[in-house]
Amino acid sequence: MSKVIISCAVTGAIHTPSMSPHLPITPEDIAAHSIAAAEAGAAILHLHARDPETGEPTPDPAVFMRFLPIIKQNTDAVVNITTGGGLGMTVEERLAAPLQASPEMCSLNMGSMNFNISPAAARISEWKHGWEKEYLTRTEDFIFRNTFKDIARIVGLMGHGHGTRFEFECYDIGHLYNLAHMLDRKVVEPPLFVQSIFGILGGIGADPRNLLFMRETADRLFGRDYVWSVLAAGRHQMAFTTMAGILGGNVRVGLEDSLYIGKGRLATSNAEQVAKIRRILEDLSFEIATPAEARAMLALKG
Ligand code: KMH
Ligand code: ZN
Repeated sequence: MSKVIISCAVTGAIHTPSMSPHLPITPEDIAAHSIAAAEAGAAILHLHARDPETGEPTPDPAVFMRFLPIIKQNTDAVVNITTGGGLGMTVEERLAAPLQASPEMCSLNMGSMNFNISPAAARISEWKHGWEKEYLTRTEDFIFRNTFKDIARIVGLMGHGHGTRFEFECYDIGHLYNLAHMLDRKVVEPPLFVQSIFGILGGIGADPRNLLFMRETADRLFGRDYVWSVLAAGRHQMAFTTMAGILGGNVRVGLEDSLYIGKGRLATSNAEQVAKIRRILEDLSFEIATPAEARAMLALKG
């Protein structure tokens, strides 16, 4: 039985500082959270940057360069830089930091999708003026753009250009087929690291039957050519990652995906979530992969 890779997505671009005082914002915070997450058992660190003043996501490579060397010096973990960036960023902006840092791994989002930001959506019961009016005024609508050409461009620049390998972000079954299409045309090479994502509005819902269907579909499309990982948004995080482990998969946790450690309890750090999923998996007799083992499983450049 192969070991389980734990990825930790440290801060992301969706949650806001007002949602949790524990969300890392400054380069120093992002470095400290990353190091602690690696010490707790994360083999891969999935990283975004934020403007230290406002907390907003930033694509500025100079900000990434304030924490990447600290993480490199203090951990052996695989650095995985987002190419999804933040909503509203252009593909050029999203590529700036990965192109400069030339990481072992970066994310690659496998399709365009609707994305909606609504701090108020979590409290729909408080809406007073009817669904439509509140929805139109309180939420912000985005298209998260990842066309076939965008995907091919990122593969060309980062994969072929830098030897970077990918965390293929699949928010729906169709995204697996997009990836299979690229594998078929030899645009990408195995072993594929397929990150199945559940519970993001605009993508597939967090229903365990969808998890099984994703797994079966990936098996059918990729056979032995892939390494499967799962993340789920919000309260589904720990249940879905546990199910993934049981099904022979790998897991991603972190404050990018959920701010909580339990019902109504904010996680105080990324490391707390890493330690929790590690404990659950080890209690179930799974072994956790080291960064070196993750590198070997994913054929990373090291
Ligand atoms: N926000 C996650 C659901 C990226 O950074 O490229 C997916 C993600 C995308 O991590
Ligand atoms: Zn991300």
